[in-house]
Amino acid sequence: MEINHQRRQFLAGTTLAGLGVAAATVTGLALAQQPADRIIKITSKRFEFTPNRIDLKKNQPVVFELTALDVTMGFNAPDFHVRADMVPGTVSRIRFTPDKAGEFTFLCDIFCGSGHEDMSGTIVVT
Ligand SMILES: [Cu+2]
Repeated sequence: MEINHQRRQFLAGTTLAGLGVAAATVTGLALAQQPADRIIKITSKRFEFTPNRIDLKKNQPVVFELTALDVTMGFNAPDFHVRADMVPGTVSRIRFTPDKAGEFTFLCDIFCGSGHEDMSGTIVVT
């Protein structure tokens, strides 16, 4: 404690400047910790998703905005327990935070025609 006390006196001349920097830093951190969620728009039409590759950052929340351009589809990313219907004329929103890195498949889980079984995409989390 004695050392701290002496150090404070020694640094008294720079205290105000130091506080200014500290305040600016705290404000910057507060803003950085509450970024707006990144929004990713995903559309589907027989028999593909656009985009069919989605790059995400681990532990960074995102919002998927999903809509179908022709017929109702289902968006399903089973590794993250994320799914929603994709309905023409409607936007479905899913917010989630990828909690693991790797490559994961998402797919259509509502039968939509002859190419349905091949309808999938990849989520890449780094
Ligand atoms: Cu389908």
